[in-house]
Amino acid sequence: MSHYPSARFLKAVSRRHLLGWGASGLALAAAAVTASVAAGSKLLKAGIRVPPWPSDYQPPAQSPFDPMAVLRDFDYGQIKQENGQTIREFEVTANSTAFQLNSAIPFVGWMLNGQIPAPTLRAKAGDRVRVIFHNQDGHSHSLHFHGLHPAEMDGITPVRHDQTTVYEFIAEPYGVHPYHCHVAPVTRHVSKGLYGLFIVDPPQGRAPADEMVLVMGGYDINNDQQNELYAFNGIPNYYRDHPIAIYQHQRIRLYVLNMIEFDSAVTFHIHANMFEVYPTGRTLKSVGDTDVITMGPAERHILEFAYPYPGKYMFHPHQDAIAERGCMGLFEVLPT
Ligand SMILES: [Cu+2]
Repeated sequence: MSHYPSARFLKAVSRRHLLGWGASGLALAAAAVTASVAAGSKLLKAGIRVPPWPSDYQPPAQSPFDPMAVLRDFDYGQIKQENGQTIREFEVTANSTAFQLNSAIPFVGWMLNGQIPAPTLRAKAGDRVRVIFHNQDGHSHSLHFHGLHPAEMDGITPVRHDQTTVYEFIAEPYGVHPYHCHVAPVTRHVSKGLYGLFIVDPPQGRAPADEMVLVMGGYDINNDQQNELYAFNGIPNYYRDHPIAIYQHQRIRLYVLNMIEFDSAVTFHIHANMFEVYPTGRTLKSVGDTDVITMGPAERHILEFAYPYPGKYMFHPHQDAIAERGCMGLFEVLPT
């Protein structure tokens, strides 16, 4: 049985890319990728491979973050031992940063660690988690986690400029939870970018997969309480213009979160395939499969699938008006 990866180990494996759990006791995806996989792919545990980025890939020049890096970046924190207790410690800093939503539209994002969505924090159920929150932004902010914790750790008290607050609690229950600023007006603080995923892995782990996060957000550019643009992982249309390479037959695990303000619900759909659904990440077995799922605000799921045929396939909300305003991406399935 492989153990939960330490932060040090993960950082050594380049950009904290996935890892996850070993294969023992878990059925490997039917599709262990063979040696015919393109040279340069990253081999993860249990035979899971991640395709190399295209040799000509350039991160966005006018953004402090790269959605392609955010996609498979999991922050497992730093492991500390205190008084015989193990603590998984994270540091998160809020700040304002200007970036380009597209070549024509600049936007000042309110970011955690310089990215939208915020870093994906990841722990195992039962871990003691400590999140050190520095607010370097001019506005007051807070971090409110979904999941179980005492009232004083609920993150509804504003943290003023240049102040630091520590949130500490046991990571429970296992599942996929959002965390976000809870300072009023929350619509504004969230739609400016202060949200991310907090993944709590079940003790026994999940089957090996190529794991990635897709967080849906909206941008109210003119403060009219409506979204003019939308995005997966911060930058509108990024994965439309830079398709996500995945391998044929290999299990993909999406952690999908809807943090779109102002719209009452959004759907998520993938082309030419079905996905297994694990609602809120709160089940170890799929509750069924479909190819479109409806998500209210802050709703999130684990979705799993593998593509049987190579080619390019869209994913997007089936509210096409939202898809056409930036919430559009492509998987590029590479043959194995
Ligand atoms: Cu805020």
